[in-house]
Amino acid sequence: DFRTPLSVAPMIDWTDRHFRFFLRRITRRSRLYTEMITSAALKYGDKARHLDFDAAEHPIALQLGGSDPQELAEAARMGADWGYDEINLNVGCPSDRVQSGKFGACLMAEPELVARCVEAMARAVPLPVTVKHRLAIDEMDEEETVFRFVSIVREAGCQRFIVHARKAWLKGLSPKENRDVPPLRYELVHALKDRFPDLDLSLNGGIRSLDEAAAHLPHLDGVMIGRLAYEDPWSFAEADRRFFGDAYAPESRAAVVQAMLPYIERRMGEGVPLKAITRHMLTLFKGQPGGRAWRRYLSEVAHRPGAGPEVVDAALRMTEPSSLAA
Ligand code: FMN
Repeated sequence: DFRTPLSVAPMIDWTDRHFRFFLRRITRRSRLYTEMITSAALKYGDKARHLDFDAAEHPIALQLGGSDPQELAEAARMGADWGYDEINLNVGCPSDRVQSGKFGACLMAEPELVARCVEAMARAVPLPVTVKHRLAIDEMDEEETVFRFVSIVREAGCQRFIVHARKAWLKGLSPKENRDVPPLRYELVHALKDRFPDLDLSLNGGIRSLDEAAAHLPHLDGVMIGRLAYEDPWSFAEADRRFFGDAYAPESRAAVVQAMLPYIERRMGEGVPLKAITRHMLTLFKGQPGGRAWRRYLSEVAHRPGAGPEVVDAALRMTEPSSLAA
């Protein structure tokens, strides 16, 4: 059963492999999504650079962008060969770059094409193929559009829908504004579940705590959280206990940092710059004593030539009670 009550959203530049490994020190069970990778990038680009991940990142879903069924099917197959647990299609991203290649949220207007993509992908891999989408775009009616979209795409073999519960304005709003400005309409996602009770349905958008996420679970199969996971990763510390009935919980923020050190050493040995990893750890002590000092020191010092894991250790000491008292 691949249903999951809690997942962490795909976020370009944020949910790269280093962030995912880091978040795995905090929650072992929440399903993680990659950044969106276009099917063309996988076809013509450096496959290993796009697809490699650490075994500790499971369960992990590969998010693809595109609208060419054959190319997407090939990309999905690569994802399956690489060991991903789920293949997800992006029908929610409104950025310009993405519009030019005809994928992302503009596909909300073409459910038949999305259905063909899903069908080709589902035929190509033995994994669940899922879709992350919006309610509608531009002037389209939200309720009518999302019901029609889901009813067409589910026929093609989509096993899970993750609904970012707002429309996107492709004209006039920036990608960032499109994550905040169009009003959230959670009631429409709940109504979708009432209409299609057999569907595996997750809600996304604007969830700012695990409490808020849990409040949706009596009605829905899951909740996907984006920005909160990045801006305050420790907010997931209780996730495994609360959502998965799992005994795991990280011991402390400091223990999470300690657990990153061998990983940092290993990756630096492969040529990964320290900063590529530590940039994802800056918010770990958000709201904590010493949290600002941690953030400032780590962001200033990590890019200096020769900086290594000892920098992380030094930053960690700034959060300790003895150093705060001094
Ligand atoms: N959504 C996607 O489907 N694919 C992406 O690659 C993607 N990149 C994002 C990058 C950033 C920096 C952010 C903040 C969001 C991105 N999103 C992307 C949207 C998120 O997955 C999510 O739908 C959105 O942030 C709303 O959820 P939240 O309110 O919990 O953050």
